[in-house]
Amino acid sequence: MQVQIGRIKKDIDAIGEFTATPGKGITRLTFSQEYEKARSYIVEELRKIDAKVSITVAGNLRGRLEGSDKGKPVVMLGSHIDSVYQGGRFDGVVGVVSALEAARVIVDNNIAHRYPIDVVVFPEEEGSRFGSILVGSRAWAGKLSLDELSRLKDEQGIDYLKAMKQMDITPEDENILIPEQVKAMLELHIEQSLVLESKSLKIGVVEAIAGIRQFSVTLNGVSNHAGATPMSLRFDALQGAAEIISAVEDIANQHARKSTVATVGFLKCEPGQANVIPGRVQFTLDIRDTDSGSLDETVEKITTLIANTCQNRGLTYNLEPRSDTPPVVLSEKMVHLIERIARKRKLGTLRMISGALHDSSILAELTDVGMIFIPSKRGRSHCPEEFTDIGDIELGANVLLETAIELAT
Ligand code: HGY
Ligand code: MN
Ligand code: MN
Repeated sequence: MQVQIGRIKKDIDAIGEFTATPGKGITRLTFSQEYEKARSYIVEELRKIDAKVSITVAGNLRGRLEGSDKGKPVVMLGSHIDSVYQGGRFDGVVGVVSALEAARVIVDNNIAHRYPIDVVVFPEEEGSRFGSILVGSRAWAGKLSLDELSRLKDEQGIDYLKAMKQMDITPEDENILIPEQVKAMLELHIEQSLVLESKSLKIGVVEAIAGIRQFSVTLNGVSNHAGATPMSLRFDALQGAAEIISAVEDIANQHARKSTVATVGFLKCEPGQANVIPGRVQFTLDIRDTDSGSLDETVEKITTLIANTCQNRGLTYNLEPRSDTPPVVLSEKMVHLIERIARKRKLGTLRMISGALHDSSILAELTDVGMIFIPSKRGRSHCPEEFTDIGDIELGANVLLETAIELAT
C-alpha cells in the first residue's frame, strides 16, 4: 500500500499559500484568516472522502472514518497547521497532510478497519498568537480549562475563546479526551535538526520528547534623560536584562546537563529611543531538558539570577509562567512497531529524542504515541529556509500509513 505523493505535494503547496507574510516564510497564527483558509482546505479534503468532520473543545479539528466495530477506541493521526512568525512550510503541515493522505488511501482501497481513525489538527501548537504552546491538545486532554483559555490573550487583547467565536468556530463536542477513547496516536514530523541528514537516514523513531518551561519576564527601572543622568543614578532596565540574558546562556552552557537548552527569543525595550534610558524591558525565557530534575534546577538558577540582578540594580521584576510541560517517554510498543514497518520497507531507522515539543507530548499521557521523524535539510526549521525533500516525505508518509493500518485493523 502506497500514498499518492502527488496529492501530498498538492496539499502542502495549497496550504503554503495561506500565510500573512508572503515571500517571507509562513506566518499562520491560530484562528487568523490564513489559518481558517488552511483549515477549510483540510475540511474540504476530509469531506471528499466522507470523513465525519467535527470541532472539539478549544477548536481541535477531527475528521473521522468510522470503524466496523462500534465503540472501539480511536487511532489518531495528525499534527498542527499553525506556525511561528515567518516559519517554514513543513513544520506540522507534513503531519497533517500525511494523515489526510493515509485516510484517503484507506478509503480509496476500502481497507477494512475495526477501529475508528481520526485525522486531527491541534490549534495553537506553537503558541505564536496566545503565548503558550500545545494549547489545543492540552485543552482536549483536560489540562487547560475554558476559564484558563479565556485568560490567554493575543497582542490585541483578544482571548482564545473570543478568537474562536470571531471565526465562527463552535465546538460540537466539548468532551475532554479520556484514555479509554484513544487506542493510539501517530504524528509524522520533520526532525528540525540535522541528525538524520548527517547520518543519511530517512526515518527517526522518537523515544522521548523534552520538557519545557517558558516565562515572560518584565523588568522595571526608571526612564530618564540619556545625557543628563549620571551613570551612578541610573536604573536601566535594558542593562539589567542584558546582564541576565548573557548569564542565561552561560548557565545553559556551563552549569547544566548536555540536554539543557535555554533561549531568549523575544525582547521589547521601552520607550525604545536613543536618548532615553530604558525604563521597562520585556523578554521571554524558553528552557528545556529531557530530565525534569535538571529542568527544574536550571529554572531555579535562572529565576535566582533574575532576583539577584534586579536587587543589585534597584529594578523590580515580574516573572509570568507561560508553558510548563514535563518531558515524556513515548511508548516502547510504538517504537518497535514503527521500526518493524520501516525495516520491512528497507528503511534504516534511528531512535531519537526530540528537543522540539509536539502535541504528542500531551497525548503521550493518555495513550500509546508514536512519532516518526523525517530529515530537515541542513537541520533548519522555524524559518523560511525550512525544507524537507518530497521523496523523504513520501517515505515517512508510507510508514505512517502502514503503521496506522496495522493499528486500526
Ligand atoms: O517550540 C516547540 O518546540 C514547538 O515547535 N512548538
Ligand atoms: Mn514548531
Ligand atoms: Mn511542529
